[in-house]
Amino acid sequence: MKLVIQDRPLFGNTFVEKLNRIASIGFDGLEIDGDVLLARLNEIKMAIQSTGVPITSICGGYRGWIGDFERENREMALHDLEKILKCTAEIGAIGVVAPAAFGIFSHKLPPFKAPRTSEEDKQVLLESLFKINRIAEAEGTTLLLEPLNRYEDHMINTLDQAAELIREGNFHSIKIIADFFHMNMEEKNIVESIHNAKDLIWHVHLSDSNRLQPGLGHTDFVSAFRALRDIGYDESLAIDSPFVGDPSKVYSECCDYLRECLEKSQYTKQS
Ligand code: LER
Repeated sequence: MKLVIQDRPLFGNTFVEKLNRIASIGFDGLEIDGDVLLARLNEIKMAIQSTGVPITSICGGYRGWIGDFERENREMALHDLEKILKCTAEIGAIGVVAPAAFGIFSHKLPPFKAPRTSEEDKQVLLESLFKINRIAEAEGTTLLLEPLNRYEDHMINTLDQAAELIREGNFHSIKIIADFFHMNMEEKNIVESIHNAKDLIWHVHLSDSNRLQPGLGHTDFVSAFRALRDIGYDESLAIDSPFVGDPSKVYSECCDYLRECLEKSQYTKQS
């Protein structure tokens, strides 16, 4: 298991600086955006090699959404994701995080009426995932499908909904990223949901219940980590929250807090 942090400008300008900085704080790896990966691929490859610190995962950095209402935007997402997946495989990161869509519609907010039916949503998603699965399989990497909360996406809100689509399409190169912030809002019971999706969880995002850095809300990280340990999860736990507080202290404090939770859950660190 690796404790990972998403990139921040304060970690440095070059990737050597960034990777050395996060390792000195206590993190095991870095998560970066897809567009940055494309723009700085050679520098990134050399930095991973010279520092020995991995870039474990890629998040976003493409145009459109795989479940966009407009076909043109879906095609744009697939076009960009193909390039990002290829580079993801080249640097040995586990995959690319992508939700069905982000911020295009919510059943819980005005105008309340979606431009597509749920059945149409499903067909669109199956069509996009079918294409991405083929690309990811050819490149030897994965698309990490992310359920978001109901205010950010109307199509996939729970691990179970993501698992159902993946199983229906028999998509071997599409897995699930479990995000603690969204799970806090959408899952009936986080521990049970982790167990139910156990074979499909390949990545995890950490934020506390209020979207701030772990330690500042009321999420029960210990029992959730215990569930991840029980299903044999051995990939990254990547912090994707904004941080508040003194930047010279908060990253190491959060790292210490999470390591303490991991210890309490008896989740031993393996690299
Ligand atoms: C948005 O809330 C989020 O969690 C991102 O990872 C979307 O890709």
